Amino acid sequence: MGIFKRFKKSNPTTSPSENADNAEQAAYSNKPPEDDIENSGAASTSAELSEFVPDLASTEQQDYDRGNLWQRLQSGLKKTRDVLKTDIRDLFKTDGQLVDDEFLKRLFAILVKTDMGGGPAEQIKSRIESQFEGRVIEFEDVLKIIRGELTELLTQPTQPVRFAQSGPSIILVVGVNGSGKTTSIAKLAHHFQAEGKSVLLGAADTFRAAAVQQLTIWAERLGVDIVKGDQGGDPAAVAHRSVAQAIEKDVDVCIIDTAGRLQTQTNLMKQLEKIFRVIQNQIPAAPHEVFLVLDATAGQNGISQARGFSEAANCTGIILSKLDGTAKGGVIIPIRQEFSIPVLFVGQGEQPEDLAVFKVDEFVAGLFDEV
Ligand SMILES: Nc1nc2c(ncn2[C@@H]2O[C@H](COP(=O)(O)OP(=O)(O)OP(=O)(O)O)[C@@H](O)[C@H]2O)c(=O)[nH]1
Ligand SMILES: [Mg+2]
Repeated sequence: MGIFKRFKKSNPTTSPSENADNAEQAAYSNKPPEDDIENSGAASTSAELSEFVPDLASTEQQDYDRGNLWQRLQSGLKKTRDVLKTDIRDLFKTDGQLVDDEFLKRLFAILVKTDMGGGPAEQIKSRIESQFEGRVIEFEDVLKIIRGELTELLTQPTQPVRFAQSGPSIILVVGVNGSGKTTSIAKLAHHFQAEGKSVLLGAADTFRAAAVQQLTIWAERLGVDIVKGDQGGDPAAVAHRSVAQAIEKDVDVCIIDTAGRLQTQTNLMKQLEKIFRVIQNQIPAAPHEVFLVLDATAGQNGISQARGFSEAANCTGIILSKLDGTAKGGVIIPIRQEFSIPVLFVGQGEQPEDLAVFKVDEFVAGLFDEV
């Protein structure tokens, strides 16, 4: 159970700004003075934003992409597919290959390269060993066994996004610094818009220079409203106003961005607690979802970093971002094993369309099938 349950329905607060106690003020005392904030925000804007908000794809490219979700998932998984298919094919000097220790060792090394973890790689190796040891195996047989094992390892209960039964659904997005939270929020907004839902964004990462501007640009591009605060201001106040506006304007989905880093991890967790509290004061059942964004390029290293977040923030689902940038797409397996929450979406690029609902069969097919 995460730390936020403690606050549920306790310590009623009407205004987050009224509630900022001295201890919390002290916890944020490392933040730069207001003058510096303004300067740093202005100075960093153009440089940082060009790094964090990519140009939109051309209209032709977007039309092409929208019609080709499957192709997009496949291209996102290309680097991992290259390791799996090309490297395994390289094990075959002729059509068939004798399954001996050397073959199994080399196969194991290829599987581990995808960051699927030693356990799953061992499981696949053992399956091939038990079925084919001392016999000749074809390339296609190896792929078939890996596909079957991966499907089994990745299978999870189907769980659609949980929306409020009535009124706005509140989604909080958390994750370590740079994992892809803000970009994933833009993609989620686009995804919900495509389902015909109205979306409001809350820019509650008031810590990082240009974070608010980054989300503002996305909001403008997507044509959705955004609630912002001043940089260095109280993120819980932004969350409070976001939910209030979502209720007032009867918005379907309100997605709230959060900071990935503060001066200390304790401060960050305290900040998230406060955000939870102000949301629940307005809608007791909210947030309806807390999405944890994990960066696939970090491979298994990212998992331990994110574990603290997941436990503390009562996360309900995972978005695995940046699959397109890595051959470590196999990391989804240890993620499934180590987190009790499902992977709901995968991110495979920097455009709003680059988000796929995670479906085991499609994902596994994307690891093997060419267009
Ligand atoms: N290739 C690729 N890049 C991505 C993806 N998602 C995010 N990025 C890029 O990763 C960088 C960081 O993404 P952000 O969305 O700013 O990450 P964040 O978690 O909000 O970062 P902080 O606010 O600093 O904690 C940006 O340059 C994004 O464009 C993805 O799926 N694929
Ligand atoms: Mg961000």
